[in-house]
Amino acid sequence: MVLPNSDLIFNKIDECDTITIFGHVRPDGDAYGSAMGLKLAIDMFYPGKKTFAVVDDTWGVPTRLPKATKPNSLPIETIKDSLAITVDTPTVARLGDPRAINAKYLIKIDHHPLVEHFGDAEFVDDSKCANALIIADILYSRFPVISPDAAECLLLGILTDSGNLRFTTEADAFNKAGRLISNGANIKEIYDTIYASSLSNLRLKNKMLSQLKTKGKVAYCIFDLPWLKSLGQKADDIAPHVNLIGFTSECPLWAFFAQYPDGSYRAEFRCNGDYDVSAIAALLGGGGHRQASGATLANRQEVLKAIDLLAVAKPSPEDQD
Ligand SMILES: [Mn+2]
Repeated sequence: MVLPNSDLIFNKIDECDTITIFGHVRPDGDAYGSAMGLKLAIDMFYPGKKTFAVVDDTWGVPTRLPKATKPNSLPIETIKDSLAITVDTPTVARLGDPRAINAKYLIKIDHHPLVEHFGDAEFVDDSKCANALIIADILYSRFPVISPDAAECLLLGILTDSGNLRFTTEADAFNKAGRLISNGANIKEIYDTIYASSLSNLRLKNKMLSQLKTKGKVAYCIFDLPWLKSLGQKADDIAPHVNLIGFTSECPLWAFFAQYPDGSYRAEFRCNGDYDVSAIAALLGGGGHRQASGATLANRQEVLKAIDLLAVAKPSPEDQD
């Protein structure tokens, strides 16, 4: 854990007129919510600053919330003249807009295992189930209350990274969620967005389940490009729904492999109990958390190799530090 005094962040915000905040490629609710939550909080407490949350759109964000800035759309001069803060991103290669590293001062805030140092200051705590929890800690160290929209963005991050608080036992996650709700975060609006469904959605899930295969204690689906095309779907739309095949009593590990038009596959790995898919993802050039990781695999041979690695995985209790 690397957690400097959060005064450093506020001192840097005081010094800089422009603050740019960057998330990771293919953002999830935590990357998006952390970036937008921090931006909206800065807007409230530092009126007059120019702030940009630079992160792509993602699934599960209530449409009422303010929108982020698209990666690679800010002029490089704006980034160079800014304080940049990266959120939920363990490596430079994972940044949605790698130009962040050109900023005059760079602060990294993350909750992934520390695999690469970058930036001038790092706030990294991999014991947190969501990056948004670290942002909330930093903000609440100085301000007792944040704006409803900032609170809702951070709550979105906590809920999406923890499976709606189902995959965490951290009291802090529940306490922070409560505090954000008391600051005006609309949890119903988030749930209505996350759980929105339709008949066509149910039919798609039915088709996805029809691809289910198992190997030992691994459940998996391979979605090849022709299959995706026949349903008008893209790899990045399908892959995040990997938990559709999760949490069975027979298969504590599960994975989705969805093919991109260039032939490569987006792989999503999940597990339950004492397994660790991050180690397998790392062997395949990816990364992530013990129970949720991902990688991009070059071809079908790599997909089969991934399935073999998952099939021989042994449970290993988490190290206590
Ligand atoms: Mn995260």
